[in-house]
Amino acid sequence: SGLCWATVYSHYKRVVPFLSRPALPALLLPNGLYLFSSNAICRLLECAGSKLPSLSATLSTLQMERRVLVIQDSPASGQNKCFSALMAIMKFYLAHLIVHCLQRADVPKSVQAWFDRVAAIQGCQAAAQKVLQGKGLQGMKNYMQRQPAPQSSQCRDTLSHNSSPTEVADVDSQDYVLTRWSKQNKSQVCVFPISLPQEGKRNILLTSALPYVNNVPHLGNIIGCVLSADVFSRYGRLRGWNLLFICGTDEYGTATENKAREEGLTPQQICDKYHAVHASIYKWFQIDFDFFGRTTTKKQTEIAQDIFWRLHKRDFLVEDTVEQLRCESCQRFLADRFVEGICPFCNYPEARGDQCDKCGRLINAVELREPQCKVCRQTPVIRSSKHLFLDLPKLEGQLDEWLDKSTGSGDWTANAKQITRSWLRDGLKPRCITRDLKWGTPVPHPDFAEKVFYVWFDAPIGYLSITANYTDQWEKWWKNPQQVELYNFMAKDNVPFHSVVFPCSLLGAQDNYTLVNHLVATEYLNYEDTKFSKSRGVGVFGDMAQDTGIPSDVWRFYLLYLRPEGQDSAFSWADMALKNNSELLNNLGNFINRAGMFVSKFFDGCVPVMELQQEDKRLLAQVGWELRQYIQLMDKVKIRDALKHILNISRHGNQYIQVNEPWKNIKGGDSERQRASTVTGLSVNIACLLSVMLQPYMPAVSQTIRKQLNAPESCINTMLQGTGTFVCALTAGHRIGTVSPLFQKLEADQIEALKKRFGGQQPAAAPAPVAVAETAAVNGADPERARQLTQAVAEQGDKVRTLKAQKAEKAVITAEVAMLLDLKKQLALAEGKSPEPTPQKGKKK
Ligand SMILES: *[C@@H]1O[C@H](CO)[C@@H](O)[C@H](O)[C@H]1NC(C)=O
Ligand SMILES: *[C@@H]1O[C@H](CO)[C@@H](O)[C@H](O)[C@H]1NC(C)=O
Ligand SMILES: *[C@@H]1O[C@H](CO)[C@@H](O)[C@H](O)[C@H]1NC(C)=O
Ligand SMILES: CC(=O)N[C@H]1CO[C@H](CO)[C@@H](O)[C@@H]1O
Repeated sequence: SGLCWATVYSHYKRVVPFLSRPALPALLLPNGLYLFSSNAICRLLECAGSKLPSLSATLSTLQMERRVLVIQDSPASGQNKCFSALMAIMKFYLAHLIVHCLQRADVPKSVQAWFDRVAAIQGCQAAAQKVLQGKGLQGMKNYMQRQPAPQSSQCRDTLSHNSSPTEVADVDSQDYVLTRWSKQNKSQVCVFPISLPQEGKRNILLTSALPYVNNVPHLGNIIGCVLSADVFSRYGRLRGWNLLFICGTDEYGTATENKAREEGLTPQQICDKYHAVHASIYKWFQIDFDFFGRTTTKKQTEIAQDIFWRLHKRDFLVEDTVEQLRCESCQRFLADRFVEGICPFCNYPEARGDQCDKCGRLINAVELREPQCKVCRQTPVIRSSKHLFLDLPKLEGQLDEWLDKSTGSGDWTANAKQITRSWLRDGLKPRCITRDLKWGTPVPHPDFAEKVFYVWFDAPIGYLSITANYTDQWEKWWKNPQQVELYNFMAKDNVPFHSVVFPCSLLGAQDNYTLVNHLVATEYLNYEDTKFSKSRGVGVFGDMAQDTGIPSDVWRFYLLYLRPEGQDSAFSWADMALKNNSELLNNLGNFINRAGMFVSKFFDGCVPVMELQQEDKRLLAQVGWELRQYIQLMDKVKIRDALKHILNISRHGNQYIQVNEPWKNIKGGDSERQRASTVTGLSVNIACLLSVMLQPYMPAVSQTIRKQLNAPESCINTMLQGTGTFVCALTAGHRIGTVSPLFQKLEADQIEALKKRFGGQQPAAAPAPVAVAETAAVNGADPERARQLTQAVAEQGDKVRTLKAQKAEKAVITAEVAMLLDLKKQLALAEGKSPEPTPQKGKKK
């Protein structure tokens, strides 16, 4: 549990201070101490041993090279850093053991004892059995001796040909220096995420908005928060930042209570069930949280109540009586999400009790015109009840001052700044922080014993409490504004709560909290020409993406390519196929595959000697420029824009190969063959660089490329340092692995089938949207549904005509027309026709 950044040094004779001669490997702990003692390491391992699934993978990557042990780490899959760290420690541990076994006839008793203890740890048993075959430590020795002799990664002694470092002129600046390219770097395997800020490092605390537990997230939710944050987190780790990425499910509130009632479960059971659904979706999308927690914990109660009492003591809470909507037939006060009515500002007919989806304004539920209980559709009555309010007007001065600083020095997206400004311009009012509910964090004040905190007060405190569940020392992250930079990722509808309400809670509580430095908000992602809608079954939801057969990396790529950065964007199946086939397959995949194939076919799998000509230097400079752009953009969280520079590097690479034709030159005389060598060597190094730049976007593909190229781990740690350094990671003589194509073509009929399946063929109240969609996808046409829809279209058409005749409000008519068009589209699908393109609806231009 206390293990964190464990760094295993393979070339320890150089790296570990105060060791001048080769000796046993050492383990660097988060606190900067080195462990040499096998016993100490053993204890660490035992603490965490129960989590270690299997040892066999570890053993196969251990290699012996003369008497020096080389510990080769398999790239951390990211999914489970705990596992990777244990692996690394285990390797380290075995390294000790093997040194003992092979160098000495008699094994010291202490080694024997710790070996036996580890072999008995539950997670290690299978591996121990496989290796030892009942022969104890002697079995280990036999096993190691049976392992194939280490294959040198060098092919021949070609390194001496390396040209001496030369200056290369950059196309637009003079600072590109070839020496940087040919510089090799020290190799160290960095494995485990530490949980705590470190002196002298850039300490980044990263959150993505907590998804509400009982909604299955759709692609728009995924790109808006968790996926964007994941890319930035992966990038930050490659940059060498000390980073903690926290998220979890937001579990309290009426919506959960209701869902529980519907499903005949308790609210806790609902949360358990859907927390697992969320966790598995994010796992499939390879979202690499350090910790994915939940808000229904003891820590949440402790921290929320602490903040509450601090606000109370400092007089930032005021009491007031509020009028509330109560549904007499459901016998309860209606939470905002459970009231619907006409927006008092823009007349949108389906405004919720807290916010209008059309004009985005916040609404007081009692101000809704013609309110309805969403559960039973009865008209609620107004009742009064005593509540507590956060005194925002009193905190406005402090807030202003802090906002000036934060938005001035941090990377706030334009929409975040603008939404915040408009909130302040309208003037702050006290905001209610209590609710008449059961499922929530209890208000500790005796006068409000029956109440819980309102989710908008409570939920953001989840960031703190989830961190507290991750480490007892959570305050080192959350009460440390001097050392920690906080990034909040979210979709734009969440902005005011993160830029105004939550900061006011923390400012008022006066406990030296870390406040947001960089508020990163996306715009909306639409689905084809409409909005994602669970009830209408429109769009792809997280749990369905994996059933499409399209790999997680391709989903990630396309969503990031479309990231609504600066403006809304729309998911489209046809565009996805186009991007998959043109960008991934023809551009990126093609370049990387050709570069590798040339090495395999023309040079027996060994990177050839490169003699750089003017043209090659120009390419180097171009690639260096793209890399620097990528880094500048990523540093500013311009994730979509940075991706375009990766694709442009492979475009340059393809052109370079096309012009230089290595497949022809290889058959020519000496100078032509040298040309083929250089072009191939440079291309395969660019492929290696691409694998590193791609890692945040497509982690699995990145790893595949590095495996195919047999690329040293070290390249991953160095290329993205500073302003970006294109290192010649695959030097002449390096042996690459087996090359094979990275991507497959997406066929038109496959896309057409998916589009139909997720196109929204369900009627408004369909109980099982997925099942219906699948039937429709299999049959293409569905006569029964077509009949129902024909009827629905006719009725809706009548409704629209009546409204128009009555000169009803424009917004009302627009909404009904949109519904009509949608029904028509569904009808076309059910009849097996391709639908007419519908005009965009409900969107601000
Ligand atoms: C949070 O920590 C408590 C113990 O402190 C533990 O019982 C609980 O399972 C943890 N919850 C989560 C969601 O990790
Ligand atoms: C806030 O915390 C930092 C260290 O985390 C400390 O240096 C600073 O003095 C604290 N400030 C206050 C006002 O407590
Ligand atoms: C990438 O290349 C394309 C085509 O050559 C070009 O249109 C585009 O502007 C380039 N993008 C960037 C970000 O440089
Ligand atoms: C739609 C789609 O993703 N098509 C192909 C894109 O590339 C992957 C692999 O790289 C294929 O598996 C998909 O079928």
